[in-house]
Amino acid sequence: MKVTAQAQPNIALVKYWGKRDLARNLPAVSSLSITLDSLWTRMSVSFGGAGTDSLEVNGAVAPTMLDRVSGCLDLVVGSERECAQVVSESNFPIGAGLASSASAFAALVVAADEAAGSGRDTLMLARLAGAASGSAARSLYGGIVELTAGIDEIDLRNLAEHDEWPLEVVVAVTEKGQKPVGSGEAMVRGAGTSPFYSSWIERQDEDMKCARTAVAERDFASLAHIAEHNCLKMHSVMWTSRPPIVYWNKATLGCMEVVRSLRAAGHSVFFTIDAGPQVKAVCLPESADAVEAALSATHGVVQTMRSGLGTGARIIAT
Ligand code: 2P0
Repeated sequence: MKVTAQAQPNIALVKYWGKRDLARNLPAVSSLSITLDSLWTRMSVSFGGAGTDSLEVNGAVAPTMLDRVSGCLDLVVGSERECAQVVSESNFPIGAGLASSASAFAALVVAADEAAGSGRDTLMLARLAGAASGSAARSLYGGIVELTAGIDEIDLRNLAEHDEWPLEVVVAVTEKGQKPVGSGEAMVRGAGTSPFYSSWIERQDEDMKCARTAVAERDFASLAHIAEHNCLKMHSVMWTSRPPIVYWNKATLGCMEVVRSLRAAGHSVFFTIDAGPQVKAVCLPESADAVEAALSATHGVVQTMRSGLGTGARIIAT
């Protein structure tokens, strides 16, 4: 049976950076994210026959990703499984700091679980997705999502459904190429070499508490404050890793400045940046047109994408 699932990427407002357990890919810190609506990855999975797994990404054979995909399928279905044919399609640039691994692995576990007839619940699927890619666990849920990093496992819950606080996101793409250092490798480097890593870990629960309260009270200004602080703290760990990891370019800084100017002019908007040079501006709906216009006009921005909040990963065809 061929099953197709869709998942959307999520953007962390309180970031996951660091691993407690490399072998099980357990995060060292809790995180809080919003799941997007209009960006998506669709994964089709079917099992059959012997031989080797195959993977096609956006119409081309993708041998470099195959090991990670096969490893994830082993977790979902067991390593004594039939071989899998996996076809992936995304409507946004992949491997460029736009959380494509989150939407890809979230969709993959949902499709594989259904194709194998396993019937796991959302939390179990999220834990499997997280073992493949830490941020993917959050894309099993929609709206605003909290991931709690436990000693042995992660827990997840919705803080708000996608229509309970209608935030908008404008993504300013400043570079479409693949990132120079993958986030997994960058996290390990930061933990081993950045003098700021220990305080990053120590302060995370405090940031989570601020963000959780801001969400509960629908307090945009407080959410903006903690999200920008947490983002810049994570990038400080990257910058102070040895060798340093700097994902930003000139346009990244230009976009941050534009967001600050918009806020000074009265708009409800803040920025966040992940393991790449793209800037995500989170805003209230009434500011979204102004934010998109200003970021589109920023020097070095090659594309903007806009999204509201969406639902978690789901089956779309069997
Ligand atoms: C996040 N990022 O919370 C953070 C912020 C990037 C910066 O989660 O090694 O691809 O596969 O568990 O999930 C990107 O890391 O890392 C990420 P792995 P993943 O969204």
